[in-house]
Amino acid sequence: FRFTHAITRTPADSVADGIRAVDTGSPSGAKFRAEHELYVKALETAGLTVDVLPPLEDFPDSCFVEDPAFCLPEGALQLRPGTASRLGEGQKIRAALERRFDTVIELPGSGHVDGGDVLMLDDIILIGLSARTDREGADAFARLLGDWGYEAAVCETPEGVLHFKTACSTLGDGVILATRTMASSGFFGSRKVVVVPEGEDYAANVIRVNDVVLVPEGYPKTLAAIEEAGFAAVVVPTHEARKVDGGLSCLSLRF
Ligand code: CIR
Repeated sequence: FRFTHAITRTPADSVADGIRAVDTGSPSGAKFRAEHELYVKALETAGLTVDVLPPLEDFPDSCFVEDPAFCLPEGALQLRPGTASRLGEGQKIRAALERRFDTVIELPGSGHVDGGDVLMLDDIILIGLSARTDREGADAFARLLGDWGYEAAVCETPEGVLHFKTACSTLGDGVILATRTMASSGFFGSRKVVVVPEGEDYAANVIRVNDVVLVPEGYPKTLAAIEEAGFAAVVVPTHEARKVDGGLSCLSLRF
């Protein structure tokens, strides 16, 4: 969670057509861009240099840059998102990866992985199988991580959860934040888990960036639990992102 850089992409007006499991109204491009600016500022305040990529009207969900790529100190991976309307986003983010990384590799094979299904812990990287990430993609990804010297494990994302990380995050310092369902999944072994309080499952998706944890606005019980666990929190609005099932982690690649 020690980072110097991030990549984000400004939301397009077409985000109103973004994918969502339940329709609670479409996000407004303008309001989303205002929230996105605050998000970029929060990353900068946490110490990051942020590359803000231009909006892509042809890809309604393309502001969720976490899904088409994955970044490690060894290099960046161009992924193949597992839903038709997002498949092309891997190619679209490649140039931005090449600007910052000497090594950029496309996920081998023909399987699919969404970056939102990849949780990086201190000692292992967990890859969640989901409606977006299939066995072939997850295995290829795990092999590549192995080549780079990382331990990786493939797990089943609980049913009804879009991405593995929709329901959990690393708070850093060996501590995980997770929904009750995810916390009882057994994936985290004996690691310390802060459980998201009742009714606030959306707030399980936070990001630790250097000295602070970015937490979505409007989830006071989770905010209190994170602070009680000893972390410094910064609250960021994600109301428009939430309408299309997006959270704080989805909106950036951090490295
Ligand atoms: C999608 O369904 O792909 C977008 N509407 C939301 C993506 C959220 N990304 C993430 O959780 N990593």
